Amino acid sequence: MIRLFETNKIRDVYELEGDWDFQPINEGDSVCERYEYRMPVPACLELHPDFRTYRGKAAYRRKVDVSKDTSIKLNFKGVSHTADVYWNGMHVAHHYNAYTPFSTYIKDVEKGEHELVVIVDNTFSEKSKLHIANDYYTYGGIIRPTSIEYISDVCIDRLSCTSFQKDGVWGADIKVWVTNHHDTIQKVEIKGQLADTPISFGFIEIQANETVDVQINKMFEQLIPWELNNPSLYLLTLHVYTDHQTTPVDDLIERVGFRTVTTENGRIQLNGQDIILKGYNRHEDHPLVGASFPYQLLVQDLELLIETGANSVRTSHYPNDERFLDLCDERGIAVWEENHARGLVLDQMSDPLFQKQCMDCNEEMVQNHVNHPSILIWAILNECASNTQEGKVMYKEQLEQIKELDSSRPVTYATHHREHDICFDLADIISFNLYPLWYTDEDPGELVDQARIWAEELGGGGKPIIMSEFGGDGYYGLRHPNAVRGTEERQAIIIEENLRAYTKRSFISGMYIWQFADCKVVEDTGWLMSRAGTKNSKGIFDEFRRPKLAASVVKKYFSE
Ligand code: ADA
Repeated sequence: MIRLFETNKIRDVYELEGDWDFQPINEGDSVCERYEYRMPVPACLELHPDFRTYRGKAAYRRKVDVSKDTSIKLNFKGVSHTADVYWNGMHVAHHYNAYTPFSTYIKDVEKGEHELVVIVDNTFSEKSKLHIANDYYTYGGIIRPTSIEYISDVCIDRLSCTSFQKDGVWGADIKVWVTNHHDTIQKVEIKGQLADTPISFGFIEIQANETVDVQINKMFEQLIPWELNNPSLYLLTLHVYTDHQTTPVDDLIERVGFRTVTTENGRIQLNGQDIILKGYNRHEDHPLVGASFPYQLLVQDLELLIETGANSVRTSHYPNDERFLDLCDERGIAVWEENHARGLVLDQMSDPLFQKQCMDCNEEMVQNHVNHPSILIWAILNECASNTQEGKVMYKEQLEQIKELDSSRPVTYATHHREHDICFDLADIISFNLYPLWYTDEDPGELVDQARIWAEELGGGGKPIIMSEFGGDGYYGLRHPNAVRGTEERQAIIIEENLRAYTKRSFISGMYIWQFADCKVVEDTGWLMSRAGTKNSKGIFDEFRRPKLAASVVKKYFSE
C-alpha cells in the first residue's frame, strides 16, 4: 500500500513489493553478477539474520513485466540511505536520503520483461552529511513502498492545493505541473473537480520536453473545514487531455483539507482558533521492522498516541512515511514535520554538501507533502548550530527556501542553545528542547519562564512558544520504590512535573514529549550514544509499544 486512497484511475500503478534478489557488494562496485539472497521489499535489510548490523552497499534485483508498450515512472518512497537505480543496465536515478521519495521517468519501454536493479548504500562516509552515527538508527535497504506507473508522454508531475478563507468562504490556490515528453509541441487541456465542484485550467501549449505549471484560484461554497476533532477531507481529481480528445491521457488524485494555520498574539491558530499542540516526538522505528513500517503498525502508533490524549506528533527527525501522514489527515492529528538533521555542530555543517543535502531534503519534503492538511508546521535542523553566525546563514537560507515553496505554514526549529541562540528572529514559532529534571536539576516551571524571557530578548518576542522536547529515561519493567534514575517511577515523575508546568502556562502553544517509544541507536559512537541496550529509553512506550508508568500521567494531562 502506497497511500490510503487511490491516486490514479487512468494511469496504471503497480506496487513492486515482494521478494527481490539481494546481494551485499563491495564499496567500489556498481554491478552484481551473482545473487545469493532474497530480500523483501519494502523492508530493512537488517531484518535478515545475516545482515543484522550490515553497513555498506548491496544490490537488489527483480524482473518487471511491462504489459504494453508504454513510458513508465518508477517511484521510490524511501531507500536508505543512497540509491542508484538501473533499468536494463542503464543508470536512471541517483538519490540520497532515506526519508524522502524520488521517481524517475523512462520513455518508450517495450512490452515484456525488464530488469530493475537498485544499489543501496547505508555507509557513513564523507558523502553522507545527514545520515551519520546518531541517537537513532540508520537502517539499510528499500525501506518504503516502490511502484511502477504506466504513464502517458504528457503527464501530471504533481499538484499543490493551498486553502484560504475570504469573507467566510473557503477557497483554494491550485497549482499543477505538467510535462510534455513528446518531441513535438502539445496542446493540452487540464480540468477536473474538487469537492464535487468542476475546475478547469483551460488549454495550454507545452513545448517539446518541457514542464509547465499553471495555477487557478477558486472559491468553494459549503465546505466543512479540516479540524482536529472533525478532519473533513476532499478529493481533488485532475485529468489531462491532448488534441481535443474526449478521453483523458493522464490523471492525478490528491486528498486535501480546507484549513488555515496562523501565528498571532503569541499563539498558534487553526482556522482562527487558538490551539495547543500536545503530543510526542516519534521516531519511525520498531524492533520487528526497523524503519520500514507496515500499515498495521503505523495505525497502532497513531491509536496509542490518540489513546493517551495527544492531538499532535513531531516527525523527529525526518520526513515520515506518507501513509502515516495520510492517517494523521484522517484522524485529525496535527503534524510538525521536519527535515533530516539531528544534533549537527558547526564543524559538521561547514561542508557545502551539508547545506545541499538539507535543501534537497526540504524541497522533497515540501513538494511531496504539501497537500496534507494535518501538517501544520515545517521545521528544520534539530539542535544544530543556531548559536553561531555561520550557522545562522544556513538556517536563514533553509527557512526562506521553505517559505518560498509553501508560505501557508509557520516554520520553526528546535533549539537547545538557550540564551546563546541567535536565530529566533528567523522562525515563526520558538521551540525549545530542554530536559529539566533529566539532564539538569532545574525546575520545569522556572525554566520555561526563563525560556520565555530568552525568546523575548533574543528576537522571538511575541512569537508562540513550543516545548519541543523534554523527558527522561525509563527502562521498561525497572521499578524501585525510591524512584531512582532510570526507573519507570522516576520517568513518570519527570513527565508529570514537566506537563504540570507547561499545561498551566497560557503562553505555551505546544508540548512534545521526548519520546513516543524507545528507539534503537547506533552502537559504539561515544559516551552519549552508548546508551544502555543501544536504545534511547525515553519512550512513554517501550520499543514494543508496551506502556510505561508515565503513559497514564500523559493521559491525565493531555486529556484535560
Ligand atoms: C536531543 C535530541 C533527541 C534525543 C534527546 C535525548 O534533544 O533532539 O534526538 O537525542 O536529546 O534523548 O537526549
